[in-house]
Amino acid sequence: YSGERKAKAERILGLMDGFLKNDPVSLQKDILEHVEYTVARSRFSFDDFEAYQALSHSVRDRLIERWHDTQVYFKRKDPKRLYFLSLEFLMGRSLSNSVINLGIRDQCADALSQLGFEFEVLAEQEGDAALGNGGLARLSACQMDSLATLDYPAWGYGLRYQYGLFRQVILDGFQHEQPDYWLNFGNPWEIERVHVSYAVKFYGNVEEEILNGEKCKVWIPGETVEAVAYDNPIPGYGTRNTVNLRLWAAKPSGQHDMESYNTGDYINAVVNRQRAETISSVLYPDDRSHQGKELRLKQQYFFVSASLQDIIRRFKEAHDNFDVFPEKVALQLNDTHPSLAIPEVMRVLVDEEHLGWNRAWDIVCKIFSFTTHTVLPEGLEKIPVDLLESLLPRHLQIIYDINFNFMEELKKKIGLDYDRLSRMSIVEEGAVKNIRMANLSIVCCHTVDGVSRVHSELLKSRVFKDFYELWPQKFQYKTNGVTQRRWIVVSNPGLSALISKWLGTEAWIRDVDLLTGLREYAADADLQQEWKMVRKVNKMRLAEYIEAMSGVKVSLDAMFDVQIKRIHEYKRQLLNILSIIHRYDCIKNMEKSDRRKVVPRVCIIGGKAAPGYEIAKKIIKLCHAVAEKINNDTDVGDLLKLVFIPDYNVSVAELVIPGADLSQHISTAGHEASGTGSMKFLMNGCLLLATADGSTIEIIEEIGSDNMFLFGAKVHEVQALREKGPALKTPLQFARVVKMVRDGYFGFEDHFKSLCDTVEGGSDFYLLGSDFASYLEAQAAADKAFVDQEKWTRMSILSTAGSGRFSSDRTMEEYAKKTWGIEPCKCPF
Ligand code: OAK
Repeated sequence: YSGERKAKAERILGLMDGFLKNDPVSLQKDILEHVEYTVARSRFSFDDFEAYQALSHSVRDRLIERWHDTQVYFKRKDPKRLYFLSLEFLMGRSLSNSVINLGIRDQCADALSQLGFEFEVLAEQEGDAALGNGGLARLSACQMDSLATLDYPAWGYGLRYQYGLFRQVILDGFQHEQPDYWLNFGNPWEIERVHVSYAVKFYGNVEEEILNGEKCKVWIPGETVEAVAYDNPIPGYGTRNTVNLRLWAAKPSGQHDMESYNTGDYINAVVNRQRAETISSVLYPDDRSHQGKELRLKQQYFFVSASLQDIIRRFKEAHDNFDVFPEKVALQLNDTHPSLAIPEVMRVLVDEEHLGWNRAWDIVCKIFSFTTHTVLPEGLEKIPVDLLESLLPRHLQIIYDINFNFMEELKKKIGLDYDRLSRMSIVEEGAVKNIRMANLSIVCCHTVDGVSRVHSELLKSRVFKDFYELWPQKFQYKTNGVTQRRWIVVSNPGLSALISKWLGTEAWIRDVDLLTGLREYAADADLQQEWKMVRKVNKMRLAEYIEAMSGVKVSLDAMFDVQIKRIHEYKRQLLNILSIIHRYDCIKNMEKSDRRKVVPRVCIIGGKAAPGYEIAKKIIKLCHAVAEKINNDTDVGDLLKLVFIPDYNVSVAELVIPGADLSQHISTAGHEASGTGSMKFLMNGCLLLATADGSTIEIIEEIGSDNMFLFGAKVHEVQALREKGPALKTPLQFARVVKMVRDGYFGFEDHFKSLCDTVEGGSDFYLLGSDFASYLEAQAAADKAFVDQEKWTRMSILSTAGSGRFSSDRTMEEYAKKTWGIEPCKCPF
């Protein structure tokens, strides 16, 4: 600033004593002030939760300062910005992550201890922000952390669900779902922006008008809902940059149902107003397949429309010519869920900005990129035309027009190959006519990214083969990554300190490739000793948690073997449980003297099943039934335990991953698009037992197949195996363990019948039977390696050392350079 503005700014800074200070005394003052004035408790008497609230508000104040500086700087520099559109963000807790990224973790701990509180205890008071289901949603959160850290001018946009992912409660071994009202005790990490709100329209009809002698379409909507912004500052690590995650909440519009008020139907008018809020009330808990639900479609359009109004408003503040839009805006579609953004941008540019179809289309083709996160056909979204026609009539017309032009262009290229034309059409004909959102996205985006190399190969050779042949240059991949800030520094402080000590620097927290420096010490006895100590402390913490959750006492000498992820048939938790039954059966049938050779195991399984996914729910019940039998068998004792960790979420993962010796990633090859859990375990020095699927294939390249336990059919073998049907070879042990379940050895035989049917009688789609023998071999190899603790520890160190490639920092840099065309924009002070 200069002149008058500068003087004013200086006066303000003087009045406020500059920026907030981060020494422990200043922090204590801030915390006490927030206890008294924000939390409204006496500063002379407050409990852990109130202390957590006051601390969070003190941290939030610091985030806001940086957020302002960053936004002002972005505005001044006006770089090309990335807008990341995602219907789901699985953020977890914010306190620890924020203080680490702000570099004030130790100061906060000091400040609190002088007030008689412990930082760790307060951090545990925070609930998870679970605005997402699984892989895709947690990936979005990791990517936001990396975008901020790497100083990219990025914004995230999503929905502020009032109820996040359901809480899983286990009663008698069965999953029950309870609502997650995560906002009950307030949320200090968001800033409500009552003045940032947009009207979002639905329903109605389309009319034609003549404007300046030209025909144009006008959408006359039937319902209006207000979208109100809630900003969530996302701080980068080692930088002042703090980017924004803007989530929209639905509120009744001022205009809403004025008619009813005027006609005196006051009660109905109020009820209708409340109906508006349902749009952002609840996250759909199925992580794939929700075809044909009106509310889901409303959610998608609601957040897309509000975000685009916001983005276009920001653009228009600085520019008056839409031709520069592609130089200033990159729009990333996180899967197809936000793909209504495509017809929405067309609608705004054609109907409201009157750019004409061709100019608008040219812009659309330059600004959108799309990442797909699945290979499963049920993951490909379809919207029934009837539904779209009633909810968004103008958008349907635009999609038809896009498709018409595309089909005409395609005919010129491939001729009248009607099969191929109909496969590639955005509109699926049939008893129910659908819009294929993936086809729409591929046609309109300049880049289509997969999330691992093998995923991209499958997209090109199978799922989107026709499109790949047409536009090979559109197809890319960026292997997923996770942030080492949350998955090592926050969740495993012991390991983090040890890594820094041996590398002689903390620079790996920003530059994760430095972890390779650990390789040279992998066999060093001192490092090995310290490494084992850190891991033991983490195992103790996990053992305490297991006992508190399930009442099962576990031995720290046992191998902690973990499989935590959403429950899906393709992820094969059933394979794991069947092998645990086999292990139990072997121990029971062993000579007592041979039992001394058995490597003790604690098998830990956790994950949620979609509420309507019956087979997945039966897998959870089977896990409990088997656990009941094994854990109460005194004959087996500490040789084998099985525990199901209820209500698996981000903070549970932060506790479990650092304490795991072995983790399982055992999807049928060709079904896990990438998998990011494996990367978190790898960073924490946990060994992997895995199939060659998704990102595991690339992990093997980094750490070598002799540092993990691989098994199972390869991607290219799966189809041929499936075709064998009932002739498929399965080992006798497999038939034996399935029979035990069928015959009611673990009770509930009627209940488990349909579960057994999914893997027997020629219908073993996910190939549990044919992979069983090699799975048992891999398990045996893991046992053998565990006995040699020196070898195991070396493998563990080499796993962490080889994990650098799986940082989301690398992924974001690749996207920035190859897909979005954005540059860092670092706030200078
Ligand atoms: C969710 C909804 C629809 C489609 C896919 C998903 C999803 O979560 N996919 C998962 O995304 C992760 C992040 O890319 C991948 O690591 C997982 O393999 C994939 O299943």
